[in-house]
Amino acid sequence: MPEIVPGAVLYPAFLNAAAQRRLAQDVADVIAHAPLFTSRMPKSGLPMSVRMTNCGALGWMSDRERGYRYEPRHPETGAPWPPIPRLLLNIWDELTRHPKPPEACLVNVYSDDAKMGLHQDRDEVDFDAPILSVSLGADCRFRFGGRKRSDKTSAVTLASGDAFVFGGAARLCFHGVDRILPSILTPLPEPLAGQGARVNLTLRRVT
Ligand code: MD5
Ligand code: FE
Repeated sequence: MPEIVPGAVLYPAFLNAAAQRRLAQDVADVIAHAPLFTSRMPKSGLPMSVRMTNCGALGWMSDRERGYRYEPRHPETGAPWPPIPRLLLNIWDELTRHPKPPEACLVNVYSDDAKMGLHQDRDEVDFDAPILSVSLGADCRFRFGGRKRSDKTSAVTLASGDAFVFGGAARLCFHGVDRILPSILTPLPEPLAGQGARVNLTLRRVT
């Protein structure tokens, strides 16, 4: 499988169409129990363009007052996050071979005009564990660079069913989503179609 930069391994079309449909149903079930919400930038309070929810023991969120963090409960319902679907746990085991299960699965839902600025994922304690990303729906231009914001960046197109493991030297690389590509060709599988254009699932160790 192509290693894009050291430690970043892309598995194109890792999920076939049937597996993508099963995953879409699982994600719709997660959203039914833990509704999508909008995180906000620390201090400025500006809303992120991506809507999100989580499954697993811990979920990532951000608000103006307290910033980026993991929480055991949904910020609006106060309920614990639903469990991570078995299909995703199986992909984690197969692709990461990490000895511990993921504690957090962030569900990012992109509309056609959503994006995510260049950032590092640094809100976890465990930087030794890899991060697993699984994409559904519209293609996107995914950008990644090095450990410093000023390092040279390059971009790849991520498609529905792609899996991407970021471990080792890639764990702390800057990355972001430049734009969502036209979603008419690869809409989100039902029953997710009405929620947006692209869904990304990010599985992480936190503690
Ligand atoms: C996404 N989400 O497509 C991406 C997938 C996020 C986020 O970036 O923070 O929610 S995860 C991509 C990732 C994670 C960790 C390291 C690197 C990329 N990397 O080194 O390039 O919604
Ligand atoms: Fe990230």
